[in-house]
Amino acid sequence: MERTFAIIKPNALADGNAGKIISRIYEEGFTIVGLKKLYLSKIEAEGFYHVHRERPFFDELTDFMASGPCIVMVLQADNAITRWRELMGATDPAEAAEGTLRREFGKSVGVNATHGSDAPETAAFEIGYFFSGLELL
Ligand code: RTP
Ligand code: MG
Repeated sequence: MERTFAIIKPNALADGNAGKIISRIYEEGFTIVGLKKLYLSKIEAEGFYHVHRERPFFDELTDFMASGPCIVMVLQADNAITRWRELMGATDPAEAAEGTLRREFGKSVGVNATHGSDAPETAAFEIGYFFSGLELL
């Protein structure tokens, strides 16, 4: 079993879609081993996305992530990292396949409803950024 880190981003909560996304997560066979609702500060969002600090969209991305509450989760399944990225779909909702979360709930490449770790090392960093071992059941 593998673990990955996921975020339901502020637009999906504001639109009332968090419950639908969590239902899909269960339907697709993931176990949610950690979950909490947070309202990130700008500084916390910048720390989470530090790998993107030189990218042109960094300021816009971290403003958005600090614009309202989000839900952070640790998901467990066989091949959880790849399977969660497949369920989310392409970064840009316009390019995401039918039936994916970003296609259904994303608005634009920046406001794209969900986040998922892209590799085991990033999953380890991202899980540790938000959860202590005691919170993972
Ligand atoms: P994520 O990390 O959120 O799961 O998304 P990803 O791997 O598919 O995309 P990544 O390249 O890691 O980009 C991180 C987030 O930055 C925003 N972004 N905005 N305005 C833009 O051109 C742009 N490009 C990326 C997206 O919200 C993306 O999820
Ligand atoms: Mg990424």
